[in-house]
Parts: sequence; C-alpha cells; structure tokens
Amino acid sequence: MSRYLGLDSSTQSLSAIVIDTATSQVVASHDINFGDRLPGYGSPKGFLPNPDPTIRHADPLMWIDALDLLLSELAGKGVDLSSIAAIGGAGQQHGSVYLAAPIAGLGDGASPLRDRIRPLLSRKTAPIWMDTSTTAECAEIARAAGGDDVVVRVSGSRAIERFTGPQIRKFWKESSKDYERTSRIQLVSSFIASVLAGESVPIEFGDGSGMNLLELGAGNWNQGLLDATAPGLREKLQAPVKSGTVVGTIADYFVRRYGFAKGTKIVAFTGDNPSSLVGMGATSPGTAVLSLGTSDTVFAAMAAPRTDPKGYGHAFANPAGGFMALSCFINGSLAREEVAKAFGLDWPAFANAILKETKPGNGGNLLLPFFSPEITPRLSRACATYLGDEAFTHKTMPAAAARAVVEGQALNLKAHSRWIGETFQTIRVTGGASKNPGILRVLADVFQATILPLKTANASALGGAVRAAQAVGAASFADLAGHFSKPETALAVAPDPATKDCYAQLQEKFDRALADLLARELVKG
Ligand code: XUL
Repeated sequence: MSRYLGLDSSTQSLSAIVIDTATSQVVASHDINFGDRLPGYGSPKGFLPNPDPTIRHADPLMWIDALDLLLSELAGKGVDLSSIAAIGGAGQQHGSVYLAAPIAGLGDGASPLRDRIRPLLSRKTAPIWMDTSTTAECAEIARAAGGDDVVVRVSGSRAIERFTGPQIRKFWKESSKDYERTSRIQLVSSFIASVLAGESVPIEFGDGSGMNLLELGAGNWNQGLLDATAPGLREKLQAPVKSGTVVGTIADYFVRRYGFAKGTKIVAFTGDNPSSLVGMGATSPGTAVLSLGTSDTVFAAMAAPRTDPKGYGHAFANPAGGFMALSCFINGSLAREEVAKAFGLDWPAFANAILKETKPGNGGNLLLPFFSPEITPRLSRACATYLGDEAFTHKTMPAAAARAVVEGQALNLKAHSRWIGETFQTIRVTGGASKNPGILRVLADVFQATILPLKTANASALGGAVRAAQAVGAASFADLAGHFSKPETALAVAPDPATKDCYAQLQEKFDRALADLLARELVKG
C-alpha cells in the first residue's frame, strides 16, 4: 500500500491530505472549518469567547466532532480509506487536553466519538496557544527551576505563557482536585493520535519541545522542570517518543465506521510548525519558512540549538533530526482581516492597494500591527499604533492601511528572526495569506529574499502524510520533498534591490517605534 493520510488539527480547521508515493500524487484533500461547520460550539474562530482577552480555550469535543465529520466526508467523496497504509499528523502547538482516564477503546462505531470521549475529560476545555494568562506561573516556574537561563538552556525556550507547562501549573493552582483526578495530559497532536489509535499514545519530541518540560536534545522530561511545574506530573505524561515512531494501529471504531483497513498504522503526531517544516521540504538548514496563518510563524532547521537572547523565539526538535528555530506572532491573519474589514477591502482589493496604489515605504506611514495581545514581542494588550500623516493616523487612507499592516508585520518578523543568525536568500511561504501577491511582494522587499510559494496549500497536513510515508514506507525526507514539496516557481517573487535602502531605513524607524511602545507598555504594567 502506497497511500498515506496526513491530518492537521489547527486553530480554525481540521484538514486532511492523502498522498500516493507510487504515483507521487496528492490524491485527496479536505477541510472542516470549525466555525462554519460546527457552529454549535460557539467558536467562530476556533476558540471560546471569553471576556478576558488573555484567556483562550477551545472545546476538545469540537476537534473530534470535526474528525468524525472529516472522515465521513472523505469517505463520502469516494476516497478509499482501506488503501491507507499509515496516518501521520499534527496539531496546533502547546494546547493541552486533560483526561481522567486514558483512552481505552472507542466502542463499535455506533455512537459518535464525542460520546465516548466526553466522560473521560477531567477538564471541559483545553487552553490553546493563544492563551496568554499564565505570566505569574511562568515567573514561578523560572524561579523554582533556577532562573530563565536554566529554563532556556534545558528546554530551548524561556517559560512562555502559551507553553503547556505554565498552563498545567495554572490548572493545578486553580483546580487542584481536577488536576489530581487527571491521569493523562495530552497535547492537541497526541490527543488526536490517541483518538485514532483508541488508546492514549505518547507525545512526540518536536511538539513536546513546546511545553517547557522536555530536555531538548536528550528527548526526555526534565525532572527539575516537572517539579517546578506541578506535583506528580511525570505520571500524567507518557514517556515522549521520537518523530517517526509508530504509536499504535487504528481503532476498530474507524475500521467499522469509515472502512479503514485493520492494522493501519498511526505515526506519532507532531506540532503544526514542525510538521510544516517537513511539508515545506525545509528539514535541512539553509531554507527559512514563513507560515502565514491564524498566527504567522517563521521557522528554519538548525544544526545546533541556538536560543533567542530576547526570550521570544524557541528551539524545538526537528522531526527529521537536529533542531529547528521558531518565532511565532499572534497578529497574523486576524490582524490582516481586521484591517481589510475596517477599510472595506476584499483580498483582491487589498493586494491591489499594495501593488498599484501605494509604494514601498508607504510615504513614511507606519503601523505597529498589534490588534490583539502579542507574544513576539510580548504585549499584554492590543495596541495597534498608526504613525505618520494625519489622514493615515485618522484612518482615512484604506490603501495605505493595507500596505501598512503588511509592512509592519514583515518588519516585526524580520526584527524577531535575527536571532536565528542566518541571512536567508530564499524563504518558502505557506498558509492562506501566501496566495496574496501583495503580501508576497512586501515580504520579498523587506527581507530582500526570494519568496517561494509551494504547490500544496496545507503544509502541515502534507507534513503529516510525508512523515507517515517516511516512517512506514521507508522513503527518505529528501525524496519525498522532491515529489511533494515542489515550489510554484511561476509565482516566486524576487526582491526589488531598489527597495533595499528604503526598507533598511523603515526597519530602523520600526525598531525605534517598537522600543518606545514597549517602554510605554512596561510603565503601564
Ligand atoms: C507556535 C504557536 C502557533 C501554533 C499555531 O509556537 O504557538 O504557531 O502552533 O497553531
């Protein structure tokens, strides 16, 4: 069998890709958008509304309802699921699911998954990566572990609000009884893999690196960090596994309900960013990837684990071996959407505003694009700031606003990827916004690098399928990338060297304005 299914349970949707390694074709793909297709969960953007903007949780039952829906629609489209040899996949990073008892069987397929999983949950909701409510817990963990430097050295990142360890600590502090009755803590990735296997399966190194609990490089939980986080934590986490580990076979539920072959292998799921590194064909150092999704992320393979002296970026395990660098920006698509909506621009008009109606540097108008609290740099409240002409600051220049949000994001991305220590000549792009030629033009000029979109839209789901094929089908990552991660060369955008000086100046202006904003926000506390 030469077919592999890749899944990606991300913030706003669940996606699937089926690849065939015999023909080097993507044979099927499908998506379930949580907000559109499962409105009953009251999560139009994939998380539950909360009056406190620092709290972002989602209902894990929504994710598995989406799994039932996705598989029934894939089968309904005529995709023969019995031909799948193995399933790999990914989940939004850092989010955690709490179970009172490990998953053990899912029944005969007569009742939906949610009815089997609901009684197992010891916490109704799952904190996700957008949650920034654990500043106190981060400080406590760092103090108990011996300081920020120790946490960075051991885990590859400072204690970070959205990371799973601080979130677990907050749960223990606020609901110690529920924490105590929790017997398994899963990441979104390992939760979906567990459901598919019908048993609780371990966390994989790449995604485990986003917890502030894993000893990067050694590939095991660090006792000092476990102790600094919450009591009895090791027992609630299974020993983590290397990417490429077969963690189980498909549960009977899926065999009976959707026609999977008995024995279909489940390969450990990873985080959406490590998975995208694979799907983008960027597992070796030298190529950076920009993922323009709900969050924007910049990441690249690293031979040795560098860390960010400012404490915003992260070193994770690379699913192909070695390490990867990552910086994540909350103000991605949601910020671009906010500007487009506020100024009444659809996406073609948004691109046109950048390409035809404004010029690089935007006549000196600059936007600090923080429409919601940010993690890179750390901002605890929304503070989008328009700087420049009166008409611009009074928000009466739609075209300039469109350029400004993208330029502001690109300058912020560039400022916060310097720590990776490489000047990238080529940056591969993925995610919804990588279809927008206006956005690609700005990125090429700000980074002075060629921006290369890929043919496949969902790099993370593709990465899942490729990881399954590598683990089970014994194909190499390099060969698989050659077949499945082909650049869309006709859509490549080369930098315009004439814009280099203009953006060097604008970068200085941005860095100064950002330093001022951070100083002001620090005073406000
Ligand atoms: C990475 C991060 C986000 C999520 C989005 O650290 O928090 O990119 O993985 O799904």
